Amino acid sequence: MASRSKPNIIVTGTPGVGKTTHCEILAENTGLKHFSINEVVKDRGCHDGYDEEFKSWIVDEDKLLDAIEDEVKQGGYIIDWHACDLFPKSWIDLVVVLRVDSTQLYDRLKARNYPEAKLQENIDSEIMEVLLQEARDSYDEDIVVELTSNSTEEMDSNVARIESWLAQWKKNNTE
Ligand code: DAT
Repeated sequence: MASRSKPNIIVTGTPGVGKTTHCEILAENTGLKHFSINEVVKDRGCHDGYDEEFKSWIVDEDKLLDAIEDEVKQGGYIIDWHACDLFPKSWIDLVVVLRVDSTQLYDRLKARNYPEAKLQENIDSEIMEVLLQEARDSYDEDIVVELTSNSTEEMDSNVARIESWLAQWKKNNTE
């Protein structure tokens, strides 16, 4: 049985799959806290500067883990990040890997004005299932769930599924 009274969930996947959108709805519906690692890295200075070509922060993972450990260990967090292998197994109860068709992803990243190199790298990463593999390599297979995020209907069904997982977790952990 977990030592926390609320579970921690990672929502991961290539940029543009819908992590933020899913996490915001889930946080609203469940009261779990949406933890955008991008914001944490920026706000708490857990980085070694900004990569201008890729338009992203160069994350200092040790600093990041130190910065969030006390909070996350209490439970009740939805961690929103395009990597998952850095979080210790003991912190995490469910890993949701969102997936999207590459044409959809292309449109979504194009709309964000991603630089060409970053856009291509992310499309390749989605096609190669990099995040799914990372999740499967880092956590027990029974806590890793792959869900598609091509439409709002799929998003609604994903949210419902995660909510029912949460209800079951609470039942199992309040004996
Ligand atoms: P991420 O946080 O993974 O980078 P996001 O939540 O910001 O992704 O979503 C990127 C864009 O795609 C945003 O405009 C919302 C849209 N989107 C996300 N998931 C979707 C879905 N399942 N169906 C339709 N649009 C979606």
